Amino acid sequence: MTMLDAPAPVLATKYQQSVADYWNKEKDPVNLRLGDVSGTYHHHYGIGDVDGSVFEGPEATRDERTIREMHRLEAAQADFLVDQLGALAAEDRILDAGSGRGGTSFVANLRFGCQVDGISISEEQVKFANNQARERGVADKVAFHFRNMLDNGFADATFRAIWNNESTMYVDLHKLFAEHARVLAPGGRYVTITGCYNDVHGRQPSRAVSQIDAHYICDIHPRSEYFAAMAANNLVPISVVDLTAATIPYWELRAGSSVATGIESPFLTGYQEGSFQYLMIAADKV
Ligand code: GPP
Ligand code: MG
Repeated sequence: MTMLDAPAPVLATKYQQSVADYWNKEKDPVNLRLGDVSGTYHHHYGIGDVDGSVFEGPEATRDERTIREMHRLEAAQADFLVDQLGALAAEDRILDAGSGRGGTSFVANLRFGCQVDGISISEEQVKFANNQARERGVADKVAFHFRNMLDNGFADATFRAIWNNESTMYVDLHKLFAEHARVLAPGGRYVTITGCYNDVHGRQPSRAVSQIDAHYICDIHPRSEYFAAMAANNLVPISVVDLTAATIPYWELRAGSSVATGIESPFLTGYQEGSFQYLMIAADKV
């Protein structure tokens, strides 16, 4: 094999290597204890009102009730994302870009019965999620790959739907949507849930947004960038939902929980001051 034939490395930059290092090491109770509740491990936040019964009942079991409730709100977020994928048939193929420990992929497979591919630049996450697929008995239908979402390796027009559940802030949106548009079938659906900063307050991110970037080693985009990059890549938005108000109760609950990580205050400040927004965008490939 000559140098020209060598496949591109999955981790193409020092930045991508440092993001992979973060997720390869990550074993935070805020994700693992919540995942243990049902066996579905999510890497995104929650939406919906907190059930007040969490604060009633014996003090000794309050922590456990809080963990279960945070997990319920994260599951509601995944259900809401999957609701936006449109009517899919069991023979359709779908792609989870930035698939973490596999949570949203398993939710989508249960909903539609179709073949799901998940991709991540963390080999540990890929291993964890493939183990989950085997334990759940769906390894023939749900498979995770160590691949880069900017160069995903799938053939053109492979997928009926693609989503990013809180993973677009690690990549250039123009490159990402060009690659998504390549592997989406005509008329295919793209969905993202993301945190973005609010252009209305200026062209630079606020302090709260900068603190979130530093915490996760990410680069949160302005809201405008999503629509510019979609328009440039034949992705036509069909639905946009501002989920900011719906996610604040999750962050308030998390801030007072035993699994708080310290990033709760920047999220709450950003959302409450309006500099940061939690958004769902669905688009069709034309
Ligand atoms: C949540 O993952 C998502 C990210 C880290 C990407 C950043 C998201 C934004 C909306 C800015 P997680 O569930 O692993 O995070 P945590 O460990 O804090 O729960
Ligand atoms: Mg989490």
